[in-house]
Amino acid sequence: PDTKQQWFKDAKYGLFIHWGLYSILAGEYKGKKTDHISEWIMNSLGIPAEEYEKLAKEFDPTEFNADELVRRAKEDWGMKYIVFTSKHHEGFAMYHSKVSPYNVVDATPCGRDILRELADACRKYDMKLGLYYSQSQDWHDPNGYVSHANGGEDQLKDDNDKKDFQYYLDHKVKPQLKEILSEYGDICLIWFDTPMGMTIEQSRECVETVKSMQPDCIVSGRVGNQLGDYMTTGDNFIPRLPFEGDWEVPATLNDTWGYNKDDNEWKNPDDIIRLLVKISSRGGNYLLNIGPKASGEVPKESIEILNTVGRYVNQNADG
Ligand code: JFZ
Repeated sequence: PDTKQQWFKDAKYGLFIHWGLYSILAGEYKGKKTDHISEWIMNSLGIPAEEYEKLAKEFDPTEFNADELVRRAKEDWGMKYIVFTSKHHEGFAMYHSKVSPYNVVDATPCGRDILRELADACRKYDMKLGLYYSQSQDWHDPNGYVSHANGGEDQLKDDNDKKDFQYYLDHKVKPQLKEILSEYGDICLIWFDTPMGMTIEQSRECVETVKSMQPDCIVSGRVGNQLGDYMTTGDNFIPRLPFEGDWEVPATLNDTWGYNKDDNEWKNPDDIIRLLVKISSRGGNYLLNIGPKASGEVPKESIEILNTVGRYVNQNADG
């Protein structure tokens, strides 16, 4: 039997972290607020890449403490794995990439390799680390695909058709995947996302790049074309039984993945505990999200909710 993802079958509960340049805007750009998930603000408000990339000069997360965060996830919250946004649709790498200078070390005043800090902390606390990587959409690369939060799909399809997506795949995606899978120790999974426009061959190239670097690393269903090792559902969507294969429910604690200063729609810890029980009893994993502020501070509401859920998890832990 294939046991490479036994850890995933057993995990039940994990932490998703959405953090990037969008965290600086926190849902608002030049007085305009986005009504969409905040990590999409570049796209939703139509911010040109040359404007948006200037945000990097403001990124200086003096309050970010990877050790404290991973310790909380492990000890206080009872989580078994962490998935961190190494590159979201905005195209900005949250690690030191030699493939593109648009990264957290070379383009910011802080010069900190955030992924390095997280990977070191995960090793210290024996926490599994997975990485979100947006393989299809990249709003900064001229050949990355762009979906649209606000419709206008026909125009966009024309724009996407003019792109050399394969060039972007060969010169950014695959080399960056090799970096994140060679420089930061064991990576338990790659969380690919929104596989719009990808051919089966291109999805296969992504899978093969991952497996060539770390054969035990699993890939999310959103690599596209049914080539994933497990299925990721929509936010809070729980599949009916019987369901073949392994699955995971990613979910927000409010209504956004990236930090939005105006979103106060926090979920009730009791509801989250009920969902955790429901999901794990049906064999799935619950991947709960936090969106740190640009400073690196985790919203205190998120910490309070996760502390409450964590007390329940730790009381009922089986080992
Ligand atoms: C995607 C991203 O676009 C979003 O920014 C965030 O990272 C989220 C975790 O993943 O959004 C999706 C993609 C697919 C579904 C829902 C949200 N889905 O299949 O229901």
